[in-house]
Amino acid sequence: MESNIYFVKFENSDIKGTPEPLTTSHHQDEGKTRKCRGCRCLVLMTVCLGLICALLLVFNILQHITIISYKNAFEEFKQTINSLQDNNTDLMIEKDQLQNNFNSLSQKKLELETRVNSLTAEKKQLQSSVDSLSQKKLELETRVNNLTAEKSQLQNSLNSSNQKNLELETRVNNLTAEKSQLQRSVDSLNQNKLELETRVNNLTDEKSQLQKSFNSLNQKNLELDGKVTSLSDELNKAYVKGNQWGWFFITTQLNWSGSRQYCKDHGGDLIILNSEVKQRTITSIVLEKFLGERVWIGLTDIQQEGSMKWVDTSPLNQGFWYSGEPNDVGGNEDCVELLPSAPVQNWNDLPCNDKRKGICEK
Ligand code: 2F8
Ligand code: CA
Repeated sequence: MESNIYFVKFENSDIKGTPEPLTTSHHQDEGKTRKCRGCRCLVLMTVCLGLICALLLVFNILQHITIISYKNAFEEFKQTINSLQDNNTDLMIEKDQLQNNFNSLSQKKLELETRVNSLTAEKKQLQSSVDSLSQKKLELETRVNNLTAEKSQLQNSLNSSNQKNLELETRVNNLTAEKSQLQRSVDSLNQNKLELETRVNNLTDEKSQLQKSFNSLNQKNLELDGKVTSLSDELNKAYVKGNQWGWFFITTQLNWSGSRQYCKDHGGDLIILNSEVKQRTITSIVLEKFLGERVWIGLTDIQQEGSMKWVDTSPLNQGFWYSGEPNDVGGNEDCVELLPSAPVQNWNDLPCNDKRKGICEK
């Protein structure tokens, strides 16, 4: 509680006045004065009392106000205390809770530390595992790369195999189609074969009949050939008798030397055409009697290439060559033939081993 001190101030002259010497009048005056003074004192005291009362009243009012304010403050303080107590209680509860939490957190911290330690150990183990796994991963990556390369090679092989497979399938299909076509051909060929066998049998029969006919015809041909030769000889004899140069024909085809030998065997030699009259006459006779067939004449350069000689060894003075002849084709044409399709220019050099009919003279 606040303590209040109040002072009343008196003038010096009023409180501490020195008593002066008293006379009658003076005494009267003094009595009056004293009365006045007493009145004054009384008034003064009354005023003072009033003032004091006023002050007390003011003091009481102020005190009351103060008390009320203190009361309010006290109430507030009390409320504050209550709320603080409540807060305190709450805080205590919170503190307990926090303590509990703290304890449990400490417990958890311990557990976590233990776990951290175990996890650290695990982490180390895992790190080593990770390292070994990284190593393995590198190895596996290398292996994967190798396998990828192998896979692409295999893929390529597979693709080419597939391509080949497709080609083979196509070929198999084609071959199957060909096979069925061939099978049909074989069937038809078997059919044909049967027909042909039948035909061969028939033809064999026909052939044996024809062979018989041929043999008898051949026999007849030989007989006729003999007759033709004898007739030809007779004819030649007749020609020889009747013609200017004694020429006669060789009706079979022989080489140049064989023809010459034939002429010699019949008392003559291959013909010598050493004049234009003889050339024209013999050409027209050959055209008429041999229907334009080629015949050997008695001219050759077999002794010396390029030096044509007649069979009586006389040299060639006037030749009746086809245009471009003699050309000695292949360096092997040394004997001379006559082609009666042209009247005069109708000689050609020819290989002596070719076979031709011939014309001789005696
Ligand atoms: O057979 C040989 C014969 O061939 C041709 O006549 C058909 C030659 N003619 C030409 O080259 C123009 C002959 O000179 C040859 O003797
Ligand atoms: Ca020729």
